[in-house]
Formats: sequence, C-alpha cells, structure tokens
Amino acid sequence: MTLTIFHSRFARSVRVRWLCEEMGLPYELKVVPNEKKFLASDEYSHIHPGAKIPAIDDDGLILFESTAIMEYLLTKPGGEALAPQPGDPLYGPYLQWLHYGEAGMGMYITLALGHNAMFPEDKRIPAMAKYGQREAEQIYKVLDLTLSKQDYLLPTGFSAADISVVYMLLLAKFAKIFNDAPQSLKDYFDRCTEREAWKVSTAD
Ligand SMILES: N[C@@H](CCC(=O)N[C@@H](CS)C(=O)NCC(=O)O)C(=O)O
Repeated sequence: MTLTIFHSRFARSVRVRWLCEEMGLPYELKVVPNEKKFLASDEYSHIHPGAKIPAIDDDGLILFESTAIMEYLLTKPGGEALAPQPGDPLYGPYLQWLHYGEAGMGMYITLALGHNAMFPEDKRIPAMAKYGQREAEQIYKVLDLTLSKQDYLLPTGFSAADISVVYMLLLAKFAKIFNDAPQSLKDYFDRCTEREAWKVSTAD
C-alpha cells in the first residue's frame, strides 16, 4: 500500500503533506518541478491532465484538488482527530472553513500573488493586484470574526480546516498583502506554523 504525493516546495501539496504528517499517515514524496513545461508533459499529464500540483496516487487511485484530497485522506485512520464527522454540530462549520481556504480565498490571494510578486514586472497589472488585495481584506475580516475569539477555526482546537486556511495565508504573505492583516490572524498563523508537521511539510 503506497500513498504518493506529487509535491513542489510551497505548492498546495503542502496541505496534503501537512495533513499526512498530522495524521501519522505514511507517504512517499515525489518532488516535481512547479513549471508548466514539466506539468504539461506526457510524464505528468496522466497524473494531472490540468497540469497542477498537488496530486496523489493512493495505491493506483489518482486524485487531484488539494482540499478534495484532504477530505479523502481524512477518511483514513487518524482522520477523526482532525475533522468532525457527519452528525457532529461542527461538521458544517468544519466543511465551510476547509473549502473557504481554497474556494473562497484562493482566487483573490492568487491574483495578488501574481500581480504583486510572481509575474515578471512588465506582465503585472496594478488594478488586478489591488482587486486581489481588497478582496483579501474582506477575507481577513471574515477570519478575524472567529479568530479574535478563539485560537483555531473550530472551538474544539486545531483541525484540517486550519491546514487549508493557513496554507493560503502563506500565499498571502508571499503576495506581500499579509502585513496589514489583523493581529489575530498573524498570531493564528504563527501558532499553526509552530507545529512540527508544518515545519516538515515546508522544509523542502
Ligand atoms: N485548486 C487547486 C489549485 C492547484 C494549483 O493551482 N496549484 C499550483 C501550485 S500551488 C500549480 O500547480 N501551479 C502551476 C501552474 O499553474 O502552472 C488545488 O487546490 O489543488
């Protein structure tokens, strides 16, 4: 039984790896270049035809989309400690935050990342960067409503939802739009990234 994670440093595969580390789930890391040339190659397109990272190969079952992979892996032993189960009153809020990290936050923060930092200077569009930043400020308000009152997104403590959201806050840092975030979010980011599993998952 082998679980392979297709990973590149600081890519969304960090979420998957972090989760496996927290769950104590054994995995093999396949480090791939985060470059279109490789991602669109024949070698990788049978893993992710959309040319993105992450993907996993779980004993022959190939899956992509980081938060979907998380939901899938959380059904394995060790997952219950990091995810409320259906029937639990926190199941709904947990799903909300798990998906907010990618579906609700991803587009805007990625826009700011591209147009503030990642694209070559002559390809950056300031209006797009500003749009991403404005939306990120709204996102920060949403998160602050909860994180100014409790240490983690769920009142019961650290969960997989934090893995999803904290990863996106890392991209907000890379996008240079995290400096103005409320102190509650900065403290939250520091609290979650003190975890050994985070350190391992972002080391290489
Ligand atoms: N919604 C997808 C996004 C995947 C994604 O955009 N991954 C980035 C790395 S974090 C990527 O593969 N970028 C390479 C490219 O777009 O060429 C997920 O959560 O897995």
